[in-house]
Amino acid sequence: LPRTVSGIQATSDSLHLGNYIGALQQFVTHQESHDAFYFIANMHAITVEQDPHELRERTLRTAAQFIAAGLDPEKSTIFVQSQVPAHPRLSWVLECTTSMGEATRMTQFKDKSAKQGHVSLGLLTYPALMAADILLYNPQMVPVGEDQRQHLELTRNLAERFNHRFGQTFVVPEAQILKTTAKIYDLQNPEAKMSKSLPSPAGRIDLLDEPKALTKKIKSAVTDDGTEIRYDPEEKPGVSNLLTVYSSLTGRPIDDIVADYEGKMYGHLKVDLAEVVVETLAPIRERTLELLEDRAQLQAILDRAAEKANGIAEVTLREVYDKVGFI
Ligand code: AQP
Repeated sequence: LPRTVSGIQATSDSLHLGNYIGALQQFVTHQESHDAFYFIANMHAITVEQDPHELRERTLRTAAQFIAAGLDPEKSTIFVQSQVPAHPRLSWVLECTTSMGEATRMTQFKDKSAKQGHVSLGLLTYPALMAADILLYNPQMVPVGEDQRQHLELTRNLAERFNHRFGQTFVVPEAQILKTTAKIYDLQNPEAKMSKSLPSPAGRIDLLDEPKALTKKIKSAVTDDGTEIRYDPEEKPGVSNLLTVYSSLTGRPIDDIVADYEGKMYGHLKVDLAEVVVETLAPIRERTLELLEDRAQLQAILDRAAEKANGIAEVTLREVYDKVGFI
């Protein structure tokens, strides 16, 4: 089977609908056709300050949400980044392969460092760790949202650079970024990406929101001038975002949905979408809470997966160490 790798940071109690549609839904699809490795990025999480108790809790909660959203631990290797020490070890080699210019050009670094009082060195070297996360497993394909495109491009460059200098070592992976669903927007501000770190949760749909809160957030989503329901991200970013969400949760083409709502009002679309969102997320919420009741079992799944991930990652790391001349 071809291989795939991707991860999500453990930076919040709940993942949001952008993570679900942009990443998790794809993870679930690809576990059927790929040797799939999905990890909880707790090492990336500490590039900004985290409370240790919270980080531990969020790591398990993220793992529970992976499984509740449809990842099957028998099919996918679901592991925690810090349990596979080859990640930071390869990262060091890749940091030494990356130029300062490349690192400081990353838009995520520019955005996040502008928002932080204390800018850690880790925030700058984040993409080298991400490249290590990926390249250790030699995947053909990496499913991510649009915001990770630039980091993926750097990963490919680093793989090619290393191969060129030391001989064929890494597979150069393709990013899998779906056209319409790669960027889900904030419901209150459809120009901004739905994000964990936004201060107000009103525009963010959390997977663990209660049904009542979900309905309220969808119904109060900002729509656009006019009344016509059509897909036009430039002129109608609010409505288009709702249509994208509707389409990706139901699997129905956007055009079909638009045809259904011809002559209807935004309110109709919102009522129906709220139902679709509740139907999708309520079972995920319940399953997550169930899984969190047996933490020993959850930890056992993660430990077993880490063992498998370590087996593969260590082989790649040994080859890299050997090639760069470490004795
Ligand atoms: N709004 C989004 N639409 C589509 N995909 C998204 N992703 C994130 N937001 C959206 C994708 O989810 C995966 C995991 O993201 P992450 O946890 O590694 O980090 P992130 O991109 O930093 O997530 P957030 O919510 O945006 O966190 P903050 O606010 O801290 O920056 C990735 O594949 C990402 O593309």
